[in-house]
Amino acid sequence: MEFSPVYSCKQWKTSKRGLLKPPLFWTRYDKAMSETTANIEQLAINTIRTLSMDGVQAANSGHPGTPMALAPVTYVLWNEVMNYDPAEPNWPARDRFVLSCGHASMLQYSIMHLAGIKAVDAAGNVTDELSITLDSIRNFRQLHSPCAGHPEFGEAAGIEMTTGPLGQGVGTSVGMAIAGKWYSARYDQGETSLFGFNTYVICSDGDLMEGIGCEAASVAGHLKLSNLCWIYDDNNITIEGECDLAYTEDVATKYQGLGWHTVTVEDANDLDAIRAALAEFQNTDDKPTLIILKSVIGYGSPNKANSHAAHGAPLGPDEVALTKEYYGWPADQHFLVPDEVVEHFQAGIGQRGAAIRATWQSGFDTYKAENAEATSELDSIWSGRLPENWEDGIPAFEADEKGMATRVSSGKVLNSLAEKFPWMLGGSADLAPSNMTNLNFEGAGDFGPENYGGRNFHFGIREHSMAAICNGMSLSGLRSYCATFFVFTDYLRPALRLSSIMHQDVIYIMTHDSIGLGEDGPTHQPVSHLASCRAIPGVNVYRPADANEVAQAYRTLAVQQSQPSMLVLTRQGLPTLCREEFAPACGTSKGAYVLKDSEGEPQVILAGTGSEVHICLEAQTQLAAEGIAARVVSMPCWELFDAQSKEYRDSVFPPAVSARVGCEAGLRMGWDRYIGSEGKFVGMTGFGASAPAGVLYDHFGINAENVVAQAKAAISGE
Ligand SMILES: Cc1ncc(C[n+]2csc(CCOP(=O)(O)OP(=O)(O)O)c2C)c(N)n1
Ligand SMILES: [Mg+2]
Repeated sequence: MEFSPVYSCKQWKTSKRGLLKPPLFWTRYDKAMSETTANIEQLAINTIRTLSMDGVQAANSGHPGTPMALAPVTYVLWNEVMNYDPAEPNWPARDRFVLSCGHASMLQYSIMHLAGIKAVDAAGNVTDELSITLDSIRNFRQLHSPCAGHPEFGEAAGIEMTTGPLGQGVGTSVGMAIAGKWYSARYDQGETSLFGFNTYVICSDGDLMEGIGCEAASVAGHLKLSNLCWIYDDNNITIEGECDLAYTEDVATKYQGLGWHTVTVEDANDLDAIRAALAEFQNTDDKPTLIILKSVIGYGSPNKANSHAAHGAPLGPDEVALTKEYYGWPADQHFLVPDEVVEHFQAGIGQRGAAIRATWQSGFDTYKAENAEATSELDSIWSGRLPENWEDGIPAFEADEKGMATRVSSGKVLNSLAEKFPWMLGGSADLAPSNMTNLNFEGAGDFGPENYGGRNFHFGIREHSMAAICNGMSLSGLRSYCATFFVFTDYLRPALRLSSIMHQDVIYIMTHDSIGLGEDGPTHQPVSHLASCRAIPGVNVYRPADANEVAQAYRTLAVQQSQPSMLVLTRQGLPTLCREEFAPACGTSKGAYVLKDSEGEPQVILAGTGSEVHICLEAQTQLAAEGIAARVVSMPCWELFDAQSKEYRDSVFPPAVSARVGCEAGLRMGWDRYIGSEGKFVGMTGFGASAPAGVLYDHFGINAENVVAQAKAAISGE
């Protein structure tokens, strides 16, 4: 007995859906049926489809239509193409899979379950359990199920990243592809690649419409990332209706213009055409590949296919039943996984993956014997260890009244650190000379098609994809950093947020941190950005007050490997404080510390960050001259301070001293928790202006005189 023929997407689209003749065989699943190759392939594909439909139906929410349409390509990719061993999901040389259209998450959970990906415990060891069990699928979208509404990195081995915000997956995949190229360039010997890998992405209209999709594609094309394959689900449907409502561009021509190889698969059900397209990708060695896959959303659903009704809501029990009938599936069975399908995947990706990895392992064993140093580096990367002696070169800065901008000291510290940290790499969105992020030591080099081992990245003016790329590099084990002006964190915020959700230790080096940048004016002067970056959970935002706080910030963030850090740095010069006169800069690691105390009990606390700490110190001297005892607290990183014991926090801000002044060239938002709602604040209340920095500070009243006045007001309770 044979399985139903599969209508081509074109046939489906051109016939009246409800009137389409049912497939030839309205057969129920029957173990006794003969298993021709075509049958078992179709059975496997329909298992992906029905699992996805059942998951969404049980949750009574989610997106069934796209998994139904993309089951064939997902099947071919996983079972036949990807270098992936389900028994070792963290094998470093594995191909990466990203479902950029995260709303179709059931597609990913279904294939992960069927491929038999093993779970990995907290210590990183593979267990006997499945990473995605059938029970987890039954609990799709429920609390504590790894099958969250959108794929969440860390929830289950095999989920390479968190997706859902459209565009992030494609953006991040470019970083993964870069990592694949970099590993290969740095560590491979000879012809056979042990350390490179391919990155496959399934993406949707939304991914390509988003600006980041285009930015990232532009980077990938420029860098000729031939190890990157995006499979674009060209279904002409988004939430509001047909794409023609808002999206009519010629995607193939556009991507060719961006330097991509493109190939169109006219029918998402045509397995051979899919195979041929994937082979074309593998045979293209000078460009990334975009496979444009024409699909019918909700394929198989008599009343909802090819319509946006199949996008974001369960099909409903009746339609699920009708669709299962169409697939030749028993309509009364839910979460049915035929044994043959499990066996088929074991005989496919299971055996293929094990064999590929075994070959790799023997290659790596030989490599190890001959490349001790590289192997030890790789070991460190794979186990998340910092390089030995990583701190050795970090400079200590001499006290100096003139000092230097914190962006300058940052450049020095970054270089000293990166020199000892071979897999620390990154760059700027065309502002490296201002951000001071170029690695200048011998051998650092520029990353590019001629040198995939380079460590300086020229991201171009593409902040959003820059940050997403850094996430991709970080997810691949590299220590990545990116840089731009602080005000342009607005352009990269979604990727910054994902760094945090995914616990990636990306370093954001943000300079020109306030009105202190001067003449460029209000468009370039951040005022809300400290508050808004601090508002993202899990991001440590550092605003150091001098060169030694910068050095200490780097020491601290280097070991914080499960969260992103942001350095917020000045354009203008700042004195380097004499650490004999003032408290040592190691206080930075506690987030806030008493930089200079008053003689005797303080009557008022002056708390500042970054450049404004120096204003507080000046005010302290003026107050002392008037017999007023003020304590100066430097608060380079609020998040670290909040994590200290109450005892420590109270030692810095004694509850008895309620007269407090906060000073920061940004908005007050957030300060109340340190200075109290009655505390005084010296800072900004709106946008800045265009003028030299000194003029602006006086214009906005961010100076010692005002801090003194506010301190007195705080003491007198005005
Ligand atoms: C950045 C972002 N904006 C909006 C959404 C909400 N959203 C989810 S899916 C979708 C569009 C769906 O169309 P498409 O990308 O073509 O996916 P398909 O329905 O074809 O699977 C939208 C707007 C989102 N997830 N991310
Ligand atoms: Mg679509």
